[in-house]
Amino acid sequence: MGMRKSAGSLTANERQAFLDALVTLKTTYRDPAHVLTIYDELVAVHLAVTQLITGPQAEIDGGHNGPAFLPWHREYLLMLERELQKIDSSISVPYWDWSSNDANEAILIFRDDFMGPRGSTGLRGMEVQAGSFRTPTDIDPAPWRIIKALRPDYTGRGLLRNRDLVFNDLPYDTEVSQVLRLDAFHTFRPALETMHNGIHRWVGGSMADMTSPNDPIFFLHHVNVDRIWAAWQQNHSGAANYNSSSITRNGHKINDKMWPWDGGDSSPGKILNALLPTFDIAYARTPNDVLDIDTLGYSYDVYPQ
Ligand SMILES: [Cu+2]
Repeated sequence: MGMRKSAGSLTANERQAFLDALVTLKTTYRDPAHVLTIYDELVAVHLAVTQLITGPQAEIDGGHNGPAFLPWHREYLLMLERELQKIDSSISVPYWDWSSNDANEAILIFRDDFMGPRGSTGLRGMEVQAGSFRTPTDIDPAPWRIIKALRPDYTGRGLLRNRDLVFNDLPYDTEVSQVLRLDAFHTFRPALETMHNGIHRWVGGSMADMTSPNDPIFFLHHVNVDRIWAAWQQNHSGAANYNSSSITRNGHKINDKMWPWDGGDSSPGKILNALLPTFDIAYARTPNDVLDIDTLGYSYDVYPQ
């Protein structure tokens, strides 16, 4: 399936191919009968997993604050990557190495001609004003319109980010190294998830709620989280290093099927089914199914240590 590279190392052509494919997904309907475009359906999936109804358990989060955080997002990233590869088979989703010591890395990623800048206009001064994901206006029908059903807490139509992105406030690589030295999964996973939450808040705006995939930087961030987990797994491989014994929530134990790859066992709570893609009920995924990235067919160019 390919090698995922650092976003800062992509060539101009690779950056443009990635942006173009994202915009295609943002503006293409899987089926004329669908309410949302392919990209926005993926945003809806991320919202829906936070409010699942599974059997007697009401409103559980099948993808966060628990061990399935890592495997659920691993499979979710593959959903986007497979859609991008249908458009251009050379694309792999790059990662944003937010703990890089190279300040240029972040500066390069938040450029107008790549993932776009900080918020600077419009609602609360937080709308993104330039680049492929800029806010549409009356005279500029830009494609990155945030769908009303997927922006629960505000009234603007554009992507929101903090007005200041202070690169010095990002984690240091030594902090990632400390997390990687946690040998028990039940301490490693919460430490990594907490660090990941900080990155969502650092970008802010659209990245700071459960519809955070509205901002495509979500995927570069989560590929980096996946890369850190993959690095940890090189020294802690196999099912014994997925400790979910004290977890009773459905979808988080090693052999639980994770919604939406659960054959229809769970249903999303409040979100309308019409906003979601249709899922092949024969395609099931448990945490155990996604522990080994080799079998999933992808790798990373560099692993953190
Ligand atoms: Cu998430």
